[in-house]
Amino acid sequence: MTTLKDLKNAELKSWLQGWVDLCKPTDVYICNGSKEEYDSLCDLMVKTGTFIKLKTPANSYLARSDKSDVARVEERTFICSKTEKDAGVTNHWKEPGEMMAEFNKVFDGAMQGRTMYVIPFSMGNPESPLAKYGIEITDSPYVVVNMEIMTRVSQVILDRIDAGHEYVHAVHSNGAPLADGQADVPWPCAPVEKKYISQFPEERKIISFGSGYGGNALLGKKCFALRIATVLAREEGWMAEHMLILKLTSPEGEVKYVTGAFPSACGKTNLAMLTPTIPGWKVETVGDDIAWMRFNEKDGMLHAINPEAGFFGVAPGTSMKSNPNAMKTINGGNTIFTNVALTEDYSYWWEDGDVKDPGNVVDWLRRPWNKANNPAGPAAHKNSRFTTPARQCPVIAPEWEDPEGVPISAILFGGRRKTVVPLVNESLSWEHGVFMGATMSSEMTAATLGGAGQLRFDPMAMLPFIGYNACDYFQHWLDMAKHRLCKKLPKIYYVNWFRRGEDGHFLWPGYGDNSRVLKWIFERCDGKAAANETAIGNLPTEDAIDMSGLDVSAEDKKTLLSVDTEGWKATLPQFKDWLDKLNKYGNMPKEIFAQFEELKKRLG
Ligand code: SAT
Ligand code: MN
Repeated sequence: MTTLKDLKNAELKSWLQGWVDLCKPTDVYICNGSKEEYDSLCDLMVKTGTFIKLKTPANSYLARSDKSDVARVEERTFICSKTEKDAGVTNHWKEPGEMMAEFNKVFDGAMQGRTMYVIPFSMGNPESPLAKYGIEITDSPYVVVNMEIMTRVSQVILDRIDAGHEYVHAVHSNGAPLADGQADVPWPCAPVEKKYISQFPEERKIISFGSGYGGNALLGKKCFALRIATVLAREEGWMAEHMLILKLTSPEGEVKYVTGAFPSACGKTNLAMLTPTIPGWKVETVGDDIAWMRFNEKDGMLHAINPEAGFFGVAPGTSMKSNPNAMKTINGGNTIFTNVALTEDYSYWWEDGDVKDPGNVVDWLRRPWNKANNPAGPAAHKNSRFTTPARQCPVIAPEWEDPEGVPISAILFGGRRKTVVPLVNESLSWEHGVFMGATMSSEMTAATLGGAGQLRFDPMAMLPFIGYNACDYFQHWLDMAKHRLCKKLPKIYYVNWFRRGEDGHFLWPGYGDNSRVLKWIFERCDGKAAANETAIGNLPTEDAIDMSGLDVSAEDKKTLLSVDTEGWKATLPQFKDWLDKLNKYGNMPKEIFAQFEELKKRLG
């Protein structure tokens, strides 16, 4: 086991020592990612009450969080760039010095009575030129074991960093020190007004305080692989995106890779693991959440890696119907469940899963619960999660860890739109595609602030994840087309699985039938399938999408594949307001406004 004393890298040593001095942990443990380490930390958490060991799946555990600590906290997430302009209007900004002064206060003694864990990790196969390393300091053993699933933690990475390999500096504390003799709680954390999730892009530094949950605490994910990585990517000429990566194989055995950006609750994990309904087609998974993409020296195509090693998926709604491959991954064992219900036979349960009535369970708030007689609310929190190793996925693509990444032929954008937006729409150019991404949006429901019909914009599904000014981010997308290595750009598509009829029924069956749209895209990339050029983009001709065996009426088909000119025209003012709002500092690329004007002109 490596200790602080064994380290040779003076910078690393003094950085760690500085945090030890400030946080005052009882001891320091440097992780090596071994199975023994993982198992012993799980055992420790069973003893302290953080974990319950399940009977099934094998080697799996259930954690229940504090009821105030159940999701990412965007209003407590900060980009601490030197200037407010560099954070832009999509981020909360804090001046770095001011933020550090606050951290020097709240971290003082924050790890008293606890162990400080030091986690050396790689985002991506450590042998890949596209990978990046990091070290996360944390006082949470829950974070350690989740990081050991979601990233690659190993002694080799520590040794390389110790030998001078660059790394992102990440610090996390639950913010709940233990006084002498004070009893611990199963899920230590700080109250919401004391939580801070801060990114310092210029210093490649992340500091997170007060939350033990998901993206707030597993700093490799949204904080590093998106917020910090977007900044690195812009400087170094690559892309860090909130995208699934899938491999599509035709009946002839031809392969193409596609990435897709969708806002939450649009079935991203399901699409990444989809089981096609059209004969002979195959989908395999490379990643379900994040893609890092770089032009390849040899073929000039954008190549993607999945920087993660596991899935941190939303549990409720996941079932053998919605996503059998996710269920098989979970049931393969080695899964950590957070905030789902516990069954009498020590297994997991959640709403809209495979078992309709679980009998008597214990809900995520540790209360007895059954269908007939239950405390208000669902048994599993609606943002309850499974953390499970990607390698266990039955449809994981064999090349998912290829150091070169996989060449991307198409990029999908999509939102949740009941009206106006067709099933699939191919961009007229890269610039038009970037405009589509910049104006990506979903309808708000009557319950959301703003009300029905209003759009909620989520550019490239990156709204809370762009680590710098969103206008500069669009510029970076545009600049990628001029990259010195670029020979062939991916085509860009906007898809909408959620279109409804006047009576409210879904026009498109979705799920495995989305493979029909993927097939059209696949063929378009080969210049084969037919399309009509319209005012909004290239739409499939009436019979270009394989509808064989589908129960979709001729009328619905027509609605799915045609342009609602009046609807688009009515949407334009919202697009314009959105772009103007982002343009507070006057740095919106002129190409984006030009795309807006051209769309307006084409619509007449
Ligand atoms: O909690 S995470 O940020 O990891 C997941 C999510 O909110 O999408
Ligand atoms: Mn995500």
